[in-house]
Amino acid sequence: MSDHYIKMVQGGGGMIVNGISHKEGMMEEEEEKEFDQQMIHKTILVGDSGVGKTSLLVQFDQHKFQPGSFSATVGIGFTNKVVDVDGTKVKLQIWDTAGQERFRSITRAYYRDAQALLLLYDITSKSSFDNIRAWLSEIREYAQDDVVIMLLGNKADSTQERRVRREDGEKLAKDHGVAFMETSAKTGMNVELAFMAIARDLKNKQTRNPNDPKFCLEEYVDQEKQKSGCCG
Ligand SMILES: Nc1nc2c(ncn2[C@@H]2O[C@H](COP(=O)(O)OP(=O)(O)O)[C@@H](O)[C@H]2O)c(=O)[nH]1
Ligand SMILES: [Mg+2]
Repeated sequence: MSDHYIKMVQGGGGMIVNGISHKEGMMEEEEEKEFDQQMIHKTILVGDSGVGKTSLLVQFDQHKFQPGSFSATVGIGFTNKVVDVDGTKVKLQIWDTAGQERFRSITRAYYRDAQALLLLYDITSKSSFDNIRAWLSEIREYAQDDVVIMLLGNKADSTQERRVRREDGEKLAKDHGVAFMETSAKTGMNVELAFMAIARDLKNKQTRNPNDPKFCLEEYVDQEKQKSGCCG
């Protein structure tokens, strides 16, 4: 299955058009070696088509938002991103899909070695929210038991078109014991935080001494996140 995957260049937008990386660069071997391989964490983006997965990744990686769809993008690719958590460099290898978003069409291989997972819905699309339960059951079936999961209600900037209340997202996340926040790939709201919180959790999991307090992703996120501003 992994032959199918196309390695993306560091710092690239994670975009593959017709199987060709936009950057057409090669993995920079030297740079790769600098990192403790133990600290590379596979993080995957999951959710219905159109919820903003690629936009979220582009915003996190390049701090920009390109309106319009990334529909030309096909396949699965990853973007490497190194973040600093309290002085420790944590490397996230963030995988994005396109065209695989239909329920059950993502293969087991995509989930298998994922350590973290960002599950997105679109606050302007009730159906994308209703599908979250199905996504969660697929995740429970395919992903590792200890995968770090964060539910994201994206497009929080689109207040006029909102169809899903923030409370409903919060409740769903609580019912399933996962962290939650609303994000906007357009304005950048909470985008950095979503990935940083994941990185922090992964780092803590790995480096925590038995007597150290356990890191609680949900608590951390609740402290740090910004409210989307409006009544919801
Ligand atoms: N207003 C708004 N539009 C967004 C946001 N994120 C994505 N979009 C738009 O939603 C559409 C689908 O985004 P895309 O990233 O391709 O979704 P994907 O299929 O999940 O990868 C595009 O037209 C984006 O410009 C957001 O946070 N706010
Ligand atoms: Mg996409």
